Amino acid sequence: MTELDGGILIEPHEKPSRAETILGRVKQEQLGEVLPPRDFGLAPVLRVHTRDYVDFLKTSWADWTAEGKPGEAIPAVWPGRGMRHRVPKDIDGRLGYYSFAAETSITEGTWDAACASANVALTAQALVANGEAAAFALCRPPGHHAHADLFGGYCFFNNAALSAQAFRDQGARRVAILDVDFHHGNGTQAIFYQRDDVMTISLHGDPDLVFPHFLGFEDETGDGAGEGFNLNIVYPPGTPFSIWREGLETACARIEAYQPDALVIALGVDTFEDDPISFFKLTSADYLLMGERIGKLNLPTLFTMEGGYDVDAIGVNVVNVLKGFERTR
Ligand code: OKS
Ligand code: MG
Ligand code: ZN
Repeated sequence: MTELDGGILIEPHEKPSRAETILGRVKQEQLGEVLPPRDFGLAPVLRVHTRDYVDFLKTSWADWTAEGKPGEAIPAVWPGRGMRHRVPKDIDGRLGYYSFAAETSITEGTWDAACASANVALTAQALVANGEAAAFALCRPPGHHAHADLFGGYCFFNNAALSAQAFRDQGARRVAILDVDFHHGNGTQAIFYQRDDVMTISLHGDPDLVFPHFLGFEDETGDGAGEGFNLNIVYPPGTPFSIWREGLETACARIEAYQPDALVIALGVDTFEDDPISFFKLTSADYLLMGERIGKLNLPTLFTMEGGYDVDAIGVNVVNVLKGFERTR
């Protein structure tokens, strides 16, 4: 796997050791039972992603290699302003049509990994829907940047979104998604932007300065029936937990007023002070307080794993959120 970064191809920040380190810490701290994913097939994925996008992802690697391309599949052309938004036949054209960024490559294992990650989320979602107070879905690849028909930002299927939709389809009247990852959850926002049955809230680095650059500003509040059901809280470089937690408080007040039947936390720990690609200043101890505040919402809660790239600290930080949450039970 490779990531286009700074004009060169690097080992991706989103790499297997992230999940291995988190799993190791979960076991070390005896946080709870560790279960393998079940297979839910594509039906729950197709509740949020379009058929044509799913079909594209499924065949993209074969289509790419059939053209004799030497490396991984990296989009390099997009429909810019004034151009046609139609799906071309050629794989280079389709890669651009179905993406919004070029750092995320497609390779031989991408389809299976994206499906497995969705199954991890749906397995945890089913546990919560069936009465568990909370579950943590150790998803990778992450999901919150993926739109209904776009990949990018290391994301292919939007695990938080398809889990929220699964809660709805199983009878939850309202679901809230709170995205505490350093980056804006642009895919999650876009998927539910015109709906009032899934509230979306994201705290993140100012998109004027960081990825995803083109969505996530505070004046994006929802559209049509969804007006008032999307909230973005943006922060500048250097933001410490003492400031960040004020936004969390605002978010929690909104969620309490909304009275959802279930809560999905898009859990990224790239807000950490030593994260290599981000600019907030949260410490490992802060994650205990974050989890505790989320736990005080007292809602059936599903955590889906998103970003966080300081692999040395990722296990401690993620497990601290979950431990803080557990303190409230
Ligand atoms: C491009 C930077 C790409 C950042 C992707 C963000 C991934 C992430 N050089 N999302 O939450 O952590
Ligand atoms: Mg966020
Ligand atoms: Zn992130």
